[in-house]
Amino acid sequence: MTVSTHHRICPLCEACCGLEIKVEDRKVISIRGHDADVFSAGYICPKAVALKDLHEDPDRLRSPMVKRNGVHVAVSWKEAFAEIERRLLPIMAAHGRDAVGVVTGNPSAHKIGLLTYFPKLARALGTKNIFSASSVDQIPKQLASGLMFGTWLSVAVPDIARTDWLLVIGANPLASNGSMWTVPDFRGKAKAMQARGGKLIVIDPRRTETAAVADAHHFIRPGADVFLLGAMVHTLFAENLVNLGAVQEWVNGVDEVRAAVAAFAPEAVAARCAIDADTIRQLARQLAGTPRAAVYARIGTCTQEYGTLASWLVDVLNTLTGHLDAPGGAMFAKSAAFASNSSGNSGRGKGISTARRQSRVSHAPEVMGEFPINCIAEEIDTPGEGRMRALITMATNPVLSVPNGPRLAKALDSLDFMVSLDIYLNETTRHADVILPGPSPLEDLHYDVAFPQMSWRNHARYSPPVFERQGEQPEEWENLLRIAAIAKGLGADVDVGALDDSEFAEDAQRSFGEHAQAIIDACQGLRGPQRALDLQLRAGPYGDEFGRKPEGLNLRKVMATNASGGIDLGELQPRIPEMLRTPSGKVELAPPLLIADLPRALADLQSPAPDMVLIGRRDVRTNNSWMHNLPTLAKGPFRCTALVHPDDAARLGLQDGAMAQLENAGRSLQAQVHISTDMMPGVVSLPHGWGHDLPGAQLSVAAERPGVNLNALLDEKLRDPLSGNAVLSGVPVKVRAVLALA
Ligand SMILES: Nc1nc2c(c(=O)[nH]1)N[C@H]1C(S)=C(S)[C@@H](COP(=O)(O)OP(=O)(O)OC[C@H]3O[C@@H](n4cnc5c(=O)[nH]c(N)nc54)[C@H](O)[C@@H]3O)O[C@H]1N2
Ligand SMILES: Nc1nc2c(c(=O)[nH]1)N[C@H]1C(S)=C(S)[C@@H](COP(=O)(O)OP(=O)(O)OC[C@H]3O[C@@H](n4cnc5c(=O)[nH]c(N)nc54)[C@H](O)[C@@H]3O)O[C@H]1N2
Ligand code: SF4
Ligand SMILES: [Mo]
Repeated sequence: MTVSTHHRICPLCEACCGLEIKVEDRKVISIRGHDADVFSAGYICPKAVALKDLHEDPDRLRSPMVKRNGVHVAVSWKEAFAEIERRLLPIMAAHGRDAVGVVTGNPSAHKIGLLTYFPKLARALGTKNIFSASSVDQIPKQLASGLMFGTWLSVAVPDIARTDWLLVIGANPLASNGSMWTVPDFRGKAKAMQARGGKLIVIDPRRTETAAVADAHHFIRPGADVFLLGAMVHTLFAENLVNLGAVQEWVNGVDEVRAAVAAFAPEAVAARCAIDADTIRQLARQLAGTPRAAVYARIGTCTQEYGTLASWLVDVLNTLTGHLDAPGGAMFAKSAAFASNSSGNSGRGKGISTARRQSRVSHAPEVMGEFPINCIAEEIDTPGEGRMRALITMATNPVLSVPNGPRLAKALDSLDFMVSLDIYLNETTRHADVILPGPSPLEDLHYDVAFPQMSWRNHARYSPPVFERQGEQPEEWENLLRIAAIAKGLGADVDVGALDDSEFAEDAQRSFGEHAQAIIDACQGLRGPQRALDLQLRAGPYGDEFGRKPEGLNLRKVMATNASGGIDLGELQPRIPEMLRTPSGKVELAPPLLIADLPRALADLQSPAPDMVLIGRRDVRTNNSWMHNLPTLAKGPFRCTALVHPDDAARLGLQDGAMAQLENAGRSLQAQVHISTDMMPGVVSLPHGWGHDLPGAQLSVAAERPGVNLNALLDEKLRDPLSGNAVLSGVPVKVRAVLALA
């Protein structure tokens, strides 16, 4: 048998590493980093190797499942879609379009088919009940960036290749491999920065793996980042350190920010943050005084009560110190495709809007077209006009990943109908009436839609599938389009290829008018997301403009570089004012929505620290809730442990290795204690995505060491009111020892 070599971008996390996969006789024989990859240069983490396990996992679904008499049975694709048509349409007819909700999860961000066809499904359903994992994650950052720069994905990222001072807040890229910042081998890049004399500083309630390699680490009381950041901004004004540099003439609102942070003196916030005033001042001075410096913050600063404020203040700091859009500072990538900050008119746009609708029960404002994922349960279990009676889930496991999973599980059971697009029968999909599996990731093509917009360097890389799909397995975009067709009354047997052609022609007509036919002709022979990608690449900032710029990019050219590691599009370049899409054509440093929210934070300034608060944790061998079934990752020490500081352990009578009971608002769970000096006193850390002991799931490896569901303890009503993001961090808990029975 001959061995073939394939090159494939890893679809598992935001680092988007290039892999080299060797295959013999339809079997994966090795997975390693692709050394020639222009973006990741051979770097990988242990999860990439587990793609083999994922591909071969006997628990991974290979055929659609329909629930009959409470039991999931394998059916044909035709039967599965017929069942959807039979059950979905009457619900829409009887109860209206909002009766069907739709929710999408993390893996969709990594799948071009899911990402580009989900909007078509949502539009066909015509429902306002759209949810996603964004609201247990990064929506505060997107809201802040959208208000400041004009589009939802205009996220400034550290120019790590050239920076000399990097402040990392509430992120642990050594475990997570980076987020809202696509930066494979963060460790190597941070080391290189340190080797040229640069400094890495970490702010985190745990001395993380990243903190351990940093030049300095400061504990912070969970949820207090808004105060730290506000006080740093305050210091810049108080000490005359404000200097906007090259973007000066493109920034509105500096005086409004100065006034807004007047009450955030370092002394006023020090106790609330548990960081002394001098340290706060020093951080502000170092940021201002280092010519190439940047502040980066991630999920620890988003999943808290003031998530949008904290996310905003990060970029206020970068801007006021002249580091926004400057080499070595916080810069904007220029993506080859799909970036709204390089389409339409240059330098000015509509900006973003929010609160165009409100959710039925809590009146949560719509943000980025969706309602908070925390609202799904109440939209199902609260009676009344407009109640959600059916739900379509796509690549999401909210029973484990969303606060108060037990309430959600109960609500899902009460639905009239539920469809899941997922590759496992798991804690969430066990509730579904129909499950439509996606292909194995190795049977799928890959191009990243979102992550090149937040990358450490510009690039364009495409991977074809390693293996052909088996049997009648459709591509996932076809499944989405078929459900969309059902919702539109076109019937389950619709020709999705023809439907895709006609929708593409309509879109081209709308976007390109008289040039539409030429564009349709130019993309001939392609279908689905590939065709959308070719169009985007050709019309994009490096594109061939459908032949007008023959040296420019198109899909064929990007594909041709698969084995040689993709196309490098160079280091980040200054992009202000060209990338701005705000109505003013300026960076809005003081969006009124955010300024108006600061008093809410100030009102909380004096609140005393609870006895113990809870935070989350990631481990390099996990990926949210869904990779605990893969033997290569599941082996090794048990990871779902509650970390506590020795002083807390002594005070609370907790023993290393013994069980502790964690309680919050009448909910409780028991977790194994691990005593660690890496913890800030008063803080307990437990990872999310565990709790694989629920009946009806088919996850044989994960069930052996199920762990406990952190989210069963959290309150689904706690949200950042601006973004709707869930509060996952800094939640008060009671911790006590569980006495072992003799
Ligand atoms: N307490 C607490 N909760 C958290 C977090 C936290 O830090 N603390 N983190 C939050 C964050 S950042 C996120 S992003 C969310 C994640 O929340 P979710 O997106 O809901 O959860 P995942 O665990 O990523 O589940 C992904 C699902 O997609 C399925 N899947 C995998 N690949 C494919 C595919 O190719 N096609 C299809 N159709 N399905 C696929 C998996 O089987 C699984 O069911 O969790 C959040 N929850
Ligand atoms: N190995 C692995 N990689 C992953 C994932 C995974 O599950 N496993 N998930 C992926 C996903 S979906 C995402 S969104 C990213 C997230 O990427 P990161 O944001 O880097 O995620 P974490 O490792 O959870 O780091 C968050 C840090 O915030 C700290 N923290 C908690 N509360 C606070 C607070 O109030 N203030 C401050 N300053 N810090 C706080 C925590 O102690 C933790 O160290 O990771 C992605 N990559
Ligand atoms: S860091 Fe690991 S999981 Fe993330 S893309 Fe790279 S190899 Fe894949
Ligand atoms: Mo996430």
